[in-house]
Amino acid sequence: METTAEVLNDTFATDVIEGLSSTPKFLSSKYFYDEKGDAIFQQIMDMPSYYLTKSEHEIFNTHKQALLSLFSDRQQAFHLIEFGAGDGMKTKVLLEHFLQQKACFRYLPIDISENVLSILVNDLEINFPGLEVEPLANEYFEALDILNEQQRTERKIILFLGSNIGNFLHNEAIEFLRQMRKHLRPDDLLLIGFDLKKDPQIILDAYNDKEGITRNFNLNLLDRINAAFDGNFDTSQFIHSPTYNPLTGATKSYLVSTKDQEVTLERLGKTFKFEAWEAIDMEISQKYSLSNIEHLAKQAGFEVMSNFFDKNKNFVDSVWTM
Ligand code: AVJ
Repeated sequence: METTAEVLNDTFATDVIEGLSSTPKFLSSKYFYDEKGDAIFQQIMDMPSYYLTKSEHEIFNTHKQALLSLFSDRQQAFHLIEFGAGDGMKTKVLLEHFLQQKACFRYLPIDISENVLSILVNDLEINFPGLEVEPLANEYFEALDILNEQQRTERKIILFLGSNIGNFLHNEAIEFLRQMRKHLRPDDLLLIGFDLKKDPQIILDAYNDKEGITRNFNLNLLDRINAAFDGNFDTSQFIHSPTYNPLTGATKSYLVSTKDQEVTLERLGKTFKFEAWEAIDMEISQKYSLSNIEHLAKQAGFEVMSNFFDKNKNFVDSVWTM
C-alpha cells in the first residue's frame, strides 16, 4: 500500500514529466502552494498592486448585510461552505457580521490541506468563540458528497472566492461548475469571486511587481521540483514574463529560459532540453466581463441572481442560483 504522500508525489511526478515533455512546455499552478508558496502568496496579497484581495474585502464589508439577506430569508438555517478556505481572511468579515446578526448558520471550510484547516480552525476558535465550525479535509466534491449522503436539510451556500476560478481554462471552468451543479439542490446558492476586465496596466502591475514577489512565486515551483526529484533547475536562468490579452481576458505567466540549457531530474531519470527563449506556461488568471460571467453561468446551468462590486469595479462577487 502506498501512503497518501507517495500517491500525491506520484501524480506530481507524472504531471511534471508530462508538462516538461510537451510542446509548448507547461506546469500546473496548483503546485505553487507548498509551505513556501503559501507564504509567498501571503506576500502577494499584501502587495499594494495586488488589488484582488482588497477589492473582495471591500465588497464583503460594503455588502455583508445584503449578502446575509440573500443567504437567509427570515432566519432560515444555512451551511456556509467555502472551497479552498486558506486563511479565511475575507470570509471573516462575513462570519463576524452573520454572528452579530445572530444568523442561524454553520461555517464549513473545505481544504485538501489538514494543516491549513487546523490553523484556520484554531484562529476562529480564538476570534469567534460562538461560531460553529465544521472543517472538511477533503477534495471539494467528495466533501459535498459526504454532506449530501448525511441528508442535511440546511440550505447550502458555496463560496468560491478570490478569483480562484480564474485558474481554470474556459472549458475546465464549465466542467467544474456543471459538476458543482450536480451536487446542489434547487434552493442552494453559489457565490463566486471574479476578477473583472479593466485597464490592462492595472492587471500587469498586479502580476509583475518590481519587488519580484510574483517572480519568486513562479520560480518556487522550480525549487519545489528540484527538491522533490533531485533536480538541477538553475532559477537564475529563467525570466518571469506575464502577459495580459485584453481580447480574451487571459492573464498568463511564463518562465522563459534565457539560454540553451538542460535540466536533469535525477530521481525521475529524466533530462529536459530548453532552447534559448523557450517558455514554460505556468499559470492562467482569467479576467471576465459581466457578459462573460452571464454566459458562463448559462453554459453551466446556473442563473446570475445578484452582482456585488467594489467602488472601482475591479472585482465582482456574483451570486448564482440554479
Ligand atoms: C490565487 C489564483 C487567485 O491568479 O490572481 C497571484 C494566484 N498568481 N499572483 C491569481 C496568483 C500570481 C491568484 N489566485
